[in-house]
Amino acid sequence: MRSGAQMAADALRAMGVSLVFGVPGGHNLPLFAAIESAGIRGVGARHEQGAGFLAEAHAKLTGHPAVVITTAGPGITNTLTPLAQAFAESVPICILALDNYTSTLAQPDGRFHAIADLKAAVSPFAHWVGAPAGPADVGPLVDRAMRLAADTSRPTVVQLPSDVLTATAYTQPPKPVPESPQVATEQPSLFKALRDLLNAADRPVILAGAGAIRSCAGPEIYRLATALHCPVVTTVQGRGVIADDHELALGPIWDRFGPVDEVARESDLVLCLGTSLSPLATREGKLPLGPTVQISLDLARTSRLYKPKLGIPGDVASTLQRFLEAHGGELGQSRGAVDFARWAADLADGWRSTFALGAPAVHGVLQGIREGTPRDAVFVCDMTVAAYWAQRFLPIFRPGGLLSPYYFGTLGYGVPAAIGAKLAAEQSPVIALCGDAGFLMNSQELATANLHGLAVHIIVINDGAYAAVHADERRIGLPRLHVSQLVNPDFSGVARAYGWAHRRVAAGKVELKSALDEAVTVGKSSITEVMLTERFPMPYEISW
Ligand SMILES: Cc1ncc(C[n+]2csc(CCOP(=O)(O)OP(=O)(O)O)c2C)c(N)n1
Ligand SMILES: [Mg+2]
Repeated sequence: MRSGAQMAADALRAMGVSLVFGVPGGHNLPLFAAIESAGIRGVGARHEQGAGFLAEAHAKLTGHPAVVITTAGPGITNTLTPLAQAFAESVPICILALDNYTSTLAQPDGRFHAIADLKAAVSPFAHWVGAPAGPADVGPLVDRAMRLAADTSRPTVVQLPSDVLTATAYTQPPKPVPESPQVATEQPSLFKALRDLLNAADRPVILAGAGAIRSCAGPEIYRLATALHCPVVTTVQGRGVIADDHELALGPIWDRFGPVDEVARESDLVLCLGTSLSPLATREGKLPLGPTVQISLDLARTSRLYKPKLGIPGDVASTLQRFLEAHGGELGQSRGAVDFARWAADLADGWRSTFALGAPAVHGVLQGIREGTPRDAVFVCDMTVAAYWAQRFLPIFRPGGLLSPYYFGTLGYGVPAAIGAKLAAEQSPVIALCGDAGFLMNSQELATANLHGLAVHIIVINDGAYAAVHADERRIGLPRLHVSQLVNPDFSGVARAYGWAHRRVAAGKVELKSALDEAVTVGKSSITEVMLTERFPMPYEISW
């Protein structure tokens, strides 16, 4: 006989889960107890939004589903923002959401921690939501939720009435899951068609997105790009899949300010790898894309705006691996490949120069940040003006080297996501780029970093303002509103309160380089406060 909580823990252990995120509460304690007894570490955060973002960043870097355990009522409602973000950005997280006793769920009114319909509350943000009919269902449901999250790269939720966790049932121990659950398609005809399309193309280009990062497809993309001598563009979410200083890397020019239309018009085959060709990335489908090959876990979603010439369902890394094994030796460079790659690289360089000339102050800050940090650093963007530039222009040299709330646009992401990233990449420095408002929105998680002994580095751009909001006010002709005033605390005092190092610097290349160099070398958690005397422009404010 095993309790529902033990069965959930067994299922997680069989999936290879080593840590779970959450905030404890009366309802979820039996689950945390069973999980910790199973040798899985419970990573506590100070707010469920923080726990959710720790998990989201952890999953982005590892590519494996991260687990969040919420207590009933406010536990799950506090988690809706990271859940919605994970849904918007195709990140595999799995939430085990406690709820009240089964017998009370139909009449929640007036009961402690009750919400009328948990399933309805999470459904808009989840690929799948399950609920057990009894304790014997818990293990299979947790197992299913984890597999679906892995196979779709989207969040899943299991609603767990608390009586189901403590009740017991007879059960079979779950079977361990094989290493790679995402099986690439085996259809040889699709691979032959891909080979023929690639060999027939004169000016192919690779567009890699988040799915390429999540499946760790960097080595296969290098091989393919080199065999074809084909330039590689990434979306913001796909940054670092190949290093930005590789001769074939164009960076994230697939951006509304980038020279993407020229490249799209000139190319005769776009190989879309793990990107959903979203309305945001394609300007609602106005991007002039010619024929595409699309490789993605979710082709139905990917091909909504652009019907592919060839669609191959599957995880990018294993699909490319099998394709290259079968046909890698039959691929060759086209006659136009070298000229096309050079032409596209010049365009991308021109785009970067426009940035350097149009926004010199923020360019200097990004240069300082990059020069003060090693190649394997992971950067986490909050919603601050400097980060909008970093998403596009901070050179990134490793897969998952830049995490950002690019689609959902969540202020307050930077601090908790940096801590989750550090748990996934303990050997690498992790640096969050926050504004003064975004930093304070989740700064309570500095205590989480301390609790788990994790050193992270936070850059706080102190402009004393919601700069992006003021830009919007100017753009639409509003005065500065009362609601958009900001009064900051003394950030050196905040750092001191948590025992973190604090440096206050001017917004210059040399200052950032030396502050970060020192912070990373010392290795203690730090806040680098960057004092702005002049606001940074928004990307739409310079002429491209
Ligand atoms: C959860 C959430 N609330 C509000 C916003 C709207 N918003 C976007 S940017 C921004 C200003 C952020 O200020 P700060 O962090 O200081 O960065 P700055 O714009 O000054 O560089 C706000 C309020 C948002 N994106 N997300
Ligand atoms: Mg600000």
